[in-house]
Amino acid sequence: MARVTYLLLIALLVLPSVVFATQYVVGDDEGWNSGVDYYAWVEGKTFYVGDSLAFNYNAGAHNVVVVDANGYDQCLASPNNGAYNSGHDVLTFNVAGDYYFICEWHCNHTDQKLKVTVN
Ligand SMILES: *[C@@H]1O[C@H](CO)[C@@H](O)[C@H](O)[C@H]1NC(C)=O
Ligand SMILES: [Cu+2]
Repeated sequence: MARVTYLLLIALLVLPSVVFATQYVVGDDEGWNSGVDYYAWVEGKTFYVGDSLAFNYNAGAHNVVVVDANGYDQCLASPNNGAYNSGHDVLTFNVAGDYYFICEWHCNHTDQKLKVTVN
């Protein structure tokens, strides 16, 4: 028992980013959708390497395209670093930096776009 506790302690010390990684549901109950204010959603949240985002939406109605800053500003889906359309996409941050996501069909029309800074 003492040994198990000891090993658990070591794991907590060695792997803080894994142990304490947070999965955020984008838009909370509203999900990844038109008409949700993602500027407000990121407000007050601090993201770290190891954290992940879960995009929940009706497959076929929306998608998730990983773009760069220019793609985010201008709603350009191409070129991109990946596009997802399952309706439940979980993306994990492995590297610190700025990440940009758009819905290809609603970025221009309803601002369905998300920028996240990962520390
Ligand atoms: C959004 O609008 C810009 C500027 O009109 C256009 O270049 C771009 O292709 C549009 N994005 C999509 C995904 O249709
Ligand atoms: Cu959309």
